[in-house]
Amino acid sequence: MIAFIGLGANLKDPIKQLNLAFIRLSKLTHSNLVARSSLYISPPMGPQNQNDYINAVAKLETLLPPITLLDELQAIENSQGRVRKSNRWGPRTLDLDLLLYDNQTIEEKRLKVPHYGMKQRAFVLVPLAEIEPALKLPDNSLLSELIKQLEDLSIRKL
Ligand code: ROI
Repeated sequence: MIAFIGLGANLKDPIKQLNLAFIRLSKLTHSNLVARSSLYISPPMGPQNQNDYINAVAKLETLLPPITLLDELQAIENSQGRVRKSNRWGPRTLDLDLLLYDNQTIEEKRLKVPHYGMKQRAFVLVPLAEIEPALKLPDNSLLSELIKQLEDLSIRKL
């Protein structure tokens, strides 16, 4: 199976957090890290009183089922000091989102795939397009078309 993971951080040396996360993703059991995007910087979506974010996307080839992969991603977040605050839109040392899993649509309590909101988020779509420009989502929308429709493109490659 092919999975795409969104990485984001804006605390405690976010560049280091993402580079460390890529190392951990490359060591995941029953998985291969087959591609990684560049690192990107963008202003926070949501509350503005926090640092800019560093974002990237990873492409994994994996035999792990989606929920097991989610557990592994949360273990990496936790190992890098992620504290889940009640404030959903607050700053974080590392956020790993399971964006896409094969061409599946998953609607479970713990896991919704494609990831909620990804179609409107430049900090997800732009790095994703760098590594998979011809990607089609499970609803048949084209990544290249979604990017054309983005309103806020204030994201840049580091
Ligand atoms: N904003 C940006 N630019 N990048 C993120 O990864 C990000 N993550 C979030 C919220 C707070 C929505 N804003 C973000 O969770």
